[in-house]
Amino acid sequence: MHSREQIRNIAIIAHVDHGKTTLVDKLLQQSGIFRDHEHVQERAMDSNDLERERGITILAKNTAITYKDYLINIVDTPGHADFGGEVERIMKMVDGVLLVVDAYEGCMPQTRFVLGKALAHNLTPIVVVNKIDRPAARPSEVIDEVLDLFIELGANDHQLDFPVVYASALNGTSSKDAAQQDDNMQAMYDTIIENIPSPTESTEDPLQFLVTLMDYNEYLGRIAIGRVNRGIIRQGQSVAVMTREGGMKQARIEKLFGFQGLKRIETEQAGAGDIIAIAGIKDINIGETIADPQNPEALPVLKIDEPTLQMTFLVNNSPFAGREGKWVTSRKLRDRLFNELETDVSLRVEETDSPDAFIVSGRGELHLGILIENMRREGYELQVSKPEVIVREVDGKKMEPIERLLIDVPEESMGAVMESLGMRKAEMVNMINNGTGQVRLEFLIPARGLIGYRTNFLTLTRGYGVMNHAFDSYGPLIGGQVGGRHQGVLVSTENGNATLYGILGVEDRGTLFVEPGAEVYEGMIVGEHTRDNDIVVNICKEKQLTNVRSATKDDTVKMKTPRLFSLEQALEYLNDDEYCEITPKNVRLRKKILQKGERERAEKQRKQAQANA
Ligand SMILES: Nc1nc2c(ncn2[C@@H]2O[C@H](COP(=O)(O)OP(=O)(O)OP(=O)(O)O)[C@@H](O)[C@H]2O)c(=O)[nH]1
Ligand SMILES: [Mg+2]
Repeated sequence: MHSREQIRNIAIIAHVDHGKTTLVDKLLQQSGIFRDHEHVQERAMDSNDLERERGITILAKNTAITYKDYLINIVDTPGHADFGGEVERIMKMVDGVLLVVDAYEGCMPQTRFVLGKALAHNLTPIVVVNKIDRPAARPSEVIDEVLDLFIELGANDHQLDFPVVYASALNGTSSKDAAQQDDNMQAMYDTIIENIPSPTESTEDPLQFLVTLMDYNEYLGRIAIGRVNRGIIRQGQSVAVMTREGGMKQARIEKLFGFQGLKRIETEQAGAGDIIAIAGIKDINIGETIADPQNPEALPVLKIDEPTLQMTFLVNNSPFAGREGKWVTSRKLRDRLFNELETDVSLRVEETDSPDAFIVSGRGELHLGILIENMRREGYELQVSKPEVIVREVDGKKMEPIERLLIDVPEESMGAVMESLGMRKAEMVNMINNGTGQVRLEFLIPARGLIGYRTNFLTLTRGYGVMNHAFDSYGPLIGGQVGGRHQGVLVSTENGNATLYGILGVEDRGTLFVEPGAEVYEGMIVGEHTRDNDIVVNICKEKQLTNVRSATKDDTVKMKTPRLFSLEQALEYLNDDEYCEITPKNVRLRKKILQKGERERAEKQRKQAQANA
């Protein structure tokens, strides 16, 4: 065991893509943890498939390095706003944070969110101005922005006195001086050792350990990760597990691990301040306390921000149900969803009146999208409804989530963007125009208003706009419709295969979402109408071959490139009367009611009911 004075526990926090995982790579490499010539892939901590594919961190992960005589436990965290709950929990595990800020982009919405959490937990911050190698880097301005943010978030004097390290995680360089880089990470290691306090809890007190992260392994089963809060924990020891519901169970610590680089190393015992993994406790869950059975005291329950977005998950009942997936029944769907709750504490699942439908709530479209993506890879088929923002009641008043939105746009599209956001009830809180032709605008906007906005935004800025947002607060519910899709859709009348001829026949009505040959069904959405109403189309039409000449002429006809949706884009696109059908092979959009006549009747009834109300 290291002496407590030789331990440093830090988390790396930042806005998405500011370079956290790359920084961890270099901290690992230069600490000499890998054998010579050992092949370690880039962004090694992003170890799961989806993380590697998308190039983002989804789950927080632990590692540890030794530097000189010190043990530095490092937690890499996700930067995307939807995984803010993950970051929040980690704050309980560490004594300090590296706040990484991109030397060009500066403070972004999620920089504010994660710094706010770190300050609220009274952690010691170190500011890392990363990507100093970027030609447009503007480190001194970025430091000013960071300082303003600290002040705005109510940092105390000690926190305001934050040390700064300038770095290029990509190149593995760092320095205390913005003007020049040393060709190693020494400035970073030294700043951590000098500034982050070592753990102060006592190893003499009765054991307490808070389960903060969860992992799973085929051989070991559930693995609980967290920090020993008090006392000493030993392999083979009997402990009490204090459940989230307030109950108590007996358990035994079968195996204990510390972290070292990308590995877990079995250890006999660990003491207050150590970050460790525990295997062998069967039903252990995040938020539970492992304690001394003679003095069983639970740690305060982890407070997690409430979910802000919900959608209904249903059994697939499209005409193509059961064709492409392995798991299609409501029982399977139910088990899978409730299973997810064990590792994802930001998620909620509720049953409904129907055994075929569940309400699933999470922190945003990406959060729910990742769950769906994982499910389809495991072989599930399902349908989901349009994501809805969760309105909460506080002191009898209806409140809705408000997002902080930061956009960078070319000056010439500023007017159009501001107008479109005005319609979505956004309120501008800041504007920076430093004469480069790009303007930075900051808004507070109801989360509702952002649903379906991205496509619109990219069109308005001709692809040159960048938008970033993160949860800010709850605000009074704004009346009326905010946001949503303004365009109608093209709905297939046929079951069959789309043909080039059929597609060409409807191309002037809008933008198609399918390619020739795609299987479609009646009621499936195959394109977007140029107007605001839905129309039905037949894209399966076969050309009557009346003469050979015109048949060959067809070969030269080119169709426009169809718009193909990613899963999250599809979710964002949905309207109230539509579902997204997801299978391991396809993502399809459909009307809830497939037949045109029935759809029209239902619409008439809805309008009548509205008029009577
Ligand atoms: N030029 C430059 N690029 C960098 C630097 N550090 C990271 N990058 C690049 O920035 C991108 C994002 O890096 P990541 O390390 O995945 O960022 P992250 O903060 O872990 O991202 P999330 O976990 O998704 O929030 C990658 O393409 C990196 O190669 C740097 O110092 N300079
Ligand atoms: Mg990362």
